Amino acid sequence: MSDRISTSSTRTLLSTDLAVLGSQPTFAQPLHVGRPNIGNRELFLERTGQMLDRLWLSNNGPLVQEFERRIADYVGVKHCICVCNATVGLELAIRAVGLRGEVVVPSYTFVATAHALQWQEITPVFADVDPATHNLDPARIERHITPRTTGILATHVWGRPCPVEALSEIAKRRGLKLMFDAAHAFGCSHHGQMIGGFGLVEVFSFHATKFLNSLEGGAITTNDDELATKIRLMANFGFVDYDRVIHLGTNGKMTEVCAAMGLTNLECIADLVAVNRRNYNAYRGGLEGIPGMSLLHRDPAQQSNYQYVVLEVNAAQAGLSRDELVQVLHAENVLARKYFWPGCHRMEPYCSLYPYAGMFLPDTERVAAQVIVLPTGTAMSEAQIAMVCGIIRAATGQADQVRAALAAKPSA
Ligand code: T4K
Repeated sequence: MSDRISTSSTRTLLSTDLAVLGSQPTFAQPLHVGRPNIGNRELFLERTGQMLDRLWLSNNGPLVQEFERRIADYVGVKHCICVCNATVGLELAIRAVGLRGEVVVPSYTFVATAHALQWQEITPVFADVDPATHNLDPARIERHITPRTTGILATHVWGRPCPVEALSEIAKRRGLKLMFDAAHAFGCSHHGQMIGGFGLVEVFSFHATKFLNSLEGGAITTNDDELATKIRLMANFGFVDYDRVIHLGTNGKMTEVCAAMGLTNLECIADLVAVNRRNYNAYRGGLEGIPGMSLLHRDPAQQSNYQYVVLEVNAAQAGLSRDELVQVLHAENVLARKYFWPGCHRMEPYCSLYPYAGMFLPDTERVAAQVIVLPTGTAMSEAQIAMVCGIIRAATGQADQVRAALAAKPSA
């Protein structure tokens, strides 16, 4: 089955064409946020074949070692330790850095950031974000610092660098440790320096949905020799040789097949950025002039992976709320996502443990209620993006009818 309006001008899409108003969905197949980018298949299969021949599948194999070297070079750091995923990477880094007690963290992040602390019985203390950047707002941190606070764990949300200098200044002045969740930020830079070398340690995600994917995976990067040694030990049960365990540890190892995928994708990183940038510009053009829609700005002075296309919906101007627009898009088979709604503080166990956290998070709540993340990556064509923009234009152009149709729909 082909997509419904593939040849028509999206600007002239009528509201009566919308699936919420009874038409067929625009897209025959769902368009996902987070469709994996797959690099050169032949190279991946070749690497995998060699791996099978070697009979070396995990435990610091040659592919993992090569991947670690290549990441360290690319990011410009002394040490890279590849891990099975970023969540375990965060847990390892948090423990190695010596965080305990309370740690200031954004609530507007993927829940893994908070879980990595809580999992180790460290209290995540949620601080508010800057609504213009969606990143932790340095001005909102100090009120949360208590005698139990040991650190700040900030996320470079959407790959946009945190205000690193201001966070470092607070951390230094208040005697706190600073580390970054860089899950979104591989391939991004801050004032000419690649993300990966800031704070004590940074943690990337190479999950299937990420800009650079290694199927599942992650990497911890640092310039601190002692930390790197400790993390490496901890990721392999604390073993130093066949029989000797000298540290508490877990299994955080990356497998060879994951490194094969990571290496293969790393080799085509420039192509991936080019596709994502093309898509971002297509969305920019397609959404231009639609009331109440603003696309998160990318600073051209910073290197960006353009992995997330983030739309903010101003309901008063658009005539439709973010949730209504998401319903419209889902009906068309555009599976846009409401990341990171409703914010970690409204998820378990945090909403039970800290029921009043929201009082300090007005901008987190506002941003979480406005954001839609749209599909991008190599799976999306410019024509499909024009169609997605056409749906949004048609829906907002006929907001009253759309609202009425949604209100009349029996709730699922
Ligand atoms: N810190 C931050 C700030 C993060 O964003 C994340 C992960 C982490 C830490 C932890 O990193 P990891 O431990 O995962 O390395 C997805 C990802 O699973 C998660 O990795 C990511 N952040 C988060 C932002 O997005 P979900 O719950 O939305 O996943 P899911 O299963 O709904 O997949 C998203 C979409 O991707 C689906 O619509 C389908 C599509 N998809 C997914 C997979 C796995 C595919 O098309 N193919 C696939 O193979 O969390």
